[in-house]
Amino acid sequence: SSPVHPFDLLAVDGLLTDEEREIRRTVRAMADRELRPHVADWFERGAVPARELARRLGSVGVLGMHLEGYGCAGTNAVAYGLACLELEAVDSGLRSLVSVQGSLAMYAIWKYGSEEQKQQWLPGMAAGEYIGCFGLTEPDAGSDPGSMRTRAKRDGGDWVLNGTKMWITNGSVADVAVVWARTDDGVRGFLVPAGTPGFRAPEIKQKLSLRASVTSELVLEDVRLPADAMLPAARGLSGPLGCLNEARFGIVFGALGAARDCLETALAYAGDRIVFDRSLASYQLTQQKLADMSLELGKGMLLALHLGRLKDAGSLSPEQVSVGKLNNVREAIAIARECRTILGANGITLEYPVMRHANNLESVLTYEGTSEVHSLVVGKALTGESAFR
Ligand code: TGC
Ligand code: FAD
Repeated sequence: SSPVHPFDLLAVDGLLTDEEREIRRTVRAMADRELRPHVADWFERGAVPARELARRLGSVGVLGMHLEGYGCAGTNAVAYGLACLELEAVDSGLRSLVSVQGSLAMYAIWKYGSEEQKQQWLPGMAAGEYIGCFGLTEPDAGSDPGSMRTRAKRDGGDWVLNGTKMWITNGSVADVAVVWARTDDGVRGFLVPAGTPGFRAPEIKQKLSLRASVTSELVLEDVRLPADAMLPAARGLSGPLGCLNEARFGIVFGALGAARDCLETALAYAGDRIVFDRSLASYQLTQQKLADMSLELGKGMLLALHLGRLKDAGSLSPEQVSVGKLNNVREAIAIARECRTILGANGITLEYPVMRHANNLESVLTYEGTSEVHSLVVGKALTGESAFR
């Protein structure tokens, strides 16, 4: 038998601890048993049972799993990354649910919230009883969140919020929205409970990507909030951008899950499919595609694990996260598209996961900082020149 594993050519598994492998095994088993059988149907219908999913994901401990206290599992960053990878091997939409809940909404409260805010929201969010969303992007402010128009004004002791957020994952199903708004004191974060008068979250339909995920608009019309709705410790754009570092890190691992699932499918298909009297896998052109893809998957895993170890050592920089997100999402989408060619016409159906992953990765390439934004972050680190504006 071959001494190498096709999805772990470089034996990265051997660099993981027993605990990391055990967490990965648990998440993979649950995802394969309970999520994978349904995901093509959710994608086709453009509807997910988000509340049931959140409770189930909470029960296996993946919501806010890298945070300490308040009912969170307190694992290391690598274990969190591996959980993201296993969920995204099923569908990027499921990993999105977990990223937004744990790394954006919960992290914002955990990092910048008051003790009362943490006690009120975090245990229920870790359990999946409460769902959170994170509203930064606006219709006219995506890559440049500094140009946001959503405004929070003081009125006596209260805050009054007006504005619109766009493309917000989990928005329509969220119990609490973390909303970033401009104030006289710069950008600040606010906790907006669902049902607050003046607050609506209509769902965005007709998506061709991330269909197994809820995406919404957030509309705020004279939304009145008490003074203690503001996150006290977040000041300026570094508040929301600090949360993005966390979610982007999860994507560095996550995108490789989608790539692995595509490669696994294509390898099996190529072995079975007979073309011109021989298996598709026996042709040099196919083997070159498979070899190149497994090389990129292996290199991506080494990069992800390296960044995870830096994060656990407390020395990971935002620029290094940009390197990881830029590379691993770019390679994952290239792998998904190449695998689609191996499946021929079968590749365009939902019977196989490949085109679903490829379509999902179009969103992953865009959200959490587009590939262009991450190129410019790296460019600025190299040259000292900011080319954003
Ligand atoms: P700039 O002047 O460079 O910085 C403003 C302030 O922010 C600080 N900062 C950071 N802090 C922490 N982490 C980072 N990565 C940071 N980057 C910058 C910076 O030090 C400064 O702080 P201070 O205290 O001096 O004020 O900001 P800029 O306006 O030039 O913009 C920089 C840029 C373009 C890199 C940034 O705005 C950016 O990252 N844009 C992309 C926006 C983005 O990623 N949006 C994502 C929305 S959430 C989402 O997509 C969720 S999808 C999740 C899912 O479904 O899985
Ligand atoms: P734009 O910023 O308008 O960019 C358009 C194009 O211009 C891109 O190619 C971009 O890279 C390029 N560009 C921008 N600036 C430059 C420049 N300086 N130089 C060269 N090129 C440039 N946001 C949230 O806040 N919360 C969420 O939960 C969330 N979930 C999402 C879920 C999905 C499915 C999607 C698709 C998006 C989600 N987003 C969310 C929004 C996402 O973060 C934004 O779409 C992203 O930041 C890009 O913004 P934009 O779409 O407005 O594109």
